[in-house]
Parts: sequence; C-alpha cells; structure tokens
Amino acid sequence: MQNKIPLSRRHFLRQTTLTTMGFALGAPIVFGHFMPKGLTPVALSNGASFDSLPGKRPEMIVLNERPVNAETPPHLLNDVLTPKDLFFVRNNGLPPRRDEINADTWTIRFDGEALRTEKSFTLAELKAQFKHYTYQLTLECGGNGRKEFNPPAKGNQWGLGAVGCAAWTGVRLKDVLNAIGLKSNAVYIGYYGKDMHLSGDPDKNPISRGVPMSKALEEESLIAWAMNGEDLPLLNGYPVRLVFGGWPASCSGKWLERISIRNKVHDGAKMVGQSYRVPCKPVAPGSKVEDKDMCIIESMPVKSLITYPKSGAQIKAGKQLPINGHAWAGDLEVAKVEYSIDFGATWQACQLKPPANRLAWQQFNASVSFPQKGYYEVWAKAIDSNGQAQPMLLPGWNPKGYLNNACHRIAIKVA
Ligand SMILES: Nc1nc2c(c(=O)[nH]1)N[C@H]1C(S)=C(S)[C@@H](COP(=O)(O)O)O[C@H]1N2
Ligand SMILES: [Mo]
Repeated sequence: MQNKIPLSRRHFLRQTTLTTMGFALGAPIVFGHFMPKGLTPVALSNGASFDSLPGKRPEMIVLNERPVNAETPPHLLNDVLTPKDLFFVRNNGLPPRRDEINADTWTIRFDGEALRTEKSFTLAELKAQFKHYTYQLTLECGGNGRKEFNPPAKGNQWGLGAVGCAAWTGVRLKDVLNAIGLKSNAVYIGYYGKDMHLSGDPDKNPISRGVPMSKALEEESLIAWAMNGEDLPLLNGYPVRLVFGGWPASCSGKWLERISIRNKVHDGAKMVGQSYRVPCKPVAPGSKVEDKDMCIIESMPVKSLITYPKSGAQIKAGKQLPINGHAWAGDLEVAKVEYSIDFGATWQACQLKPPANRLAWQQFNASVSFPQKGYYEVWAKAIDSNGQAQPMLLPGWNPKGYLNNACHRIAIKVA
C-alpha cells in the first residue's frame, strides 16, 4: 500500500529536507527514510564531516559547515596569486554538487526590465563569441575582520583571511551586455546562482546581489570560468561566476545562471535591509540603525596584510627581520605602505610594487631592525591614492560588522 500513496506535500518536504542534508554531508543519506524525524545527522552537529571542503587545503580555518565558510591563515596568503586550494570560501546557501553541474551545457540567461531582449548563452557560446581577458582581481568579503568589533556583530566571525587575489579569466560583462543591447534605463545588475537556500526551498535564493551599471561596465568586470589558469574550484563557483574586483565579494555571484538588468537598484536576497550595508553616517557603537539610514557598500576600504613572517615568529637579537605582504584599496590604488614596531608611535616606509593591473593587490616589503631583546608587534598600514589610511585599531562600528580595515598586527619575539 505504502507506495500507492500519492506524493503528498508532507512527503515532498521530508524528501527535500533529506536531500538538503545530503548536500551538506556531501553524500546522500542512504537509509534516510528510516531516520527519526527532526534528528540532525551527527556529522552536521558535531563537526565531523566528509570532505566538507573539497579541493581545499586542510590548513583552511573552517568557521561553519552549514553553510560552508572557511578562511585562509594570513601566512598562507604569501603568494602574489592566491592558489585555488587556499582561496577563502563564503557560502550563503548550499552549493550545487559537482555531479549536478555539466559545464558543457551550462547556460546563463540575461533578462530584466532594462535589456532590449532576453537572451541565453551557453558557457561554450560565451567562450566562442567574446574576447577573453585575464586580470588579477582582489576579492574580500565585506565581513572580513568582523570578529574584532565590539559590541560584537552577528554573522561569520571572520578573522583576517576572507580575502584573496587570483588571476581570473573570462569575458567582459560589458561586451556581452552591449551585444545583447542595454536600454537607457539600466541602473543595476542582479545575479542568480545555482546554489540552494538553506531551507531547501527552491523558490528562495540564498543570495542575489549585484552592482550598479558603472561597475558592471568596467573593463575588469568579468564573467569568469578560470582561476590561475585552471577551472574554478567547485566551492568558488564552478563552472562560472562574476568577478568584481575591489567591491565586497558578495557582488561576485558564483555558479552563475542568470543576470537581470534592472531599471532600479536590484532588490534580490541580501541587497535590502541591513545586509552588506553600513550606516550612511557614523554611529555610536551598539546603536540600532533603521534600514533607511543604511547605505549599500560599494568600493572596499584600503587594507593590508603581513603574510611573512607568521605572527609569533622569533628572531635572534641583532638580526634584521624581512617582512612582506599585500595591500589593496577597493577601486583605488595603494599609494604607500608603512610599518611600525612601537604600537603606531612612529612609522617607517615599506617598498611597494605597482599593481599588475587595476584592482590587483600590491606587494610590499621591508627589512625591520629591533633596538633590543623583547616582545614587539609589527603593524602594517596602507594609504590609498586619495590619502586615506587604515585605522590603527578599529574603524567606525556598524551593526553588521562590515569593513574592518584595521592595521594588521603580528607578534615578534627578539631573543
Ligand atoms: N551564488 C552565490 N554567489 C556568492 C555567494 C553565495 O553564497 N552564492 N556568496 C557571496 C559572498 S558573501 C562572498 S564573500 C563571495 C565569496 O567568494 P568565494 O567563496 O569564491 O571566496 O561570493 C559571493 N557570491
Ligand atoms: Mo561576503
């Protein structure tokens, strides 16, 4: 009799939940139909997981498993181009499984009020019909550094490593949009990806953000299928994603299936309310801020990271310590990087390289000497081309804990 019962709504929901849990576990739950209702698989509740970070190095710091969020320890970001197995992962929902993705038939639909005609391109058509470009572009999560804010802000407690810079290869978004034909009322683009909302409800989007047309039409704004010359890692958006260097990485939609050209600011999931917004005017720590007083984050603020040595390094007295790292400044260039060994009382200049291209992070280095034995902190401070410097300890507090661009500090013992 059992199997004669039509697929009821309840059964459907139950099936969806099991499927969702299967995604999170990385494998279907074979005897799921016997699992007591409401039971959470032990692997999801105690952190045991099987390949929750496929394609990533075990040194990645996993903040959450559902959704998966992982950051890179700063000393492992020492390469000019962040290797794909060390690039941070920020998921708002459940990514598609590898076996659900067919790169050969993958299609991106372009639609919206401000597009002349709706049009779809397979990934193969995009590759064949438009010129390819490769740019080194820095992506940083808007919430990177959130864990330092006080009072604390809810959300992933990112330390320093939700940032990376890779060489992304793809086609220019502007070439594709111009080929389809933009209307003069185009204001914003909104993306949609193949990932699933945590609830398992296929009608909800985990995230659907975008950028204004001015950013969308920049030369470096890409629909990208490769990272450092290879396929994108699954967790970073395989087979194709958007990349908008210098803006909160939340603008750069992964597993890209659809782009809507809007005649108003896009109103998708996590575009509205308090998400990826900061108070338009500074507020006192702990303040409640109404939605109407919150402004969308655009270009990210100037910031730097010391990637060598690792914090906690020990050196012999009388020796010089070489330090190096990266600095980036949203849409701007970094003009100067300085370091301090006296808690910011005095600053010394670092050597600084120009960016490989616009929106790429820049490399700095210095040789540091210490006057005597003891505990020191080396602080790095970058200054952008508008003269804006990183704050020493914390920038202005905001309700969701975005844009912490405080100076990076590493501990050094001279013995
Ligand atoms: N489809 C989709 N795109 C997405 C997200 C997501 O959850 N789903 N997360 C966004 C956020 S908040 C960030 S910080 C970046 C992270 O990119 P990464 O995981 O490749 O580092 O992807 C953005 N694009
Ligand atoms: Mo993010």
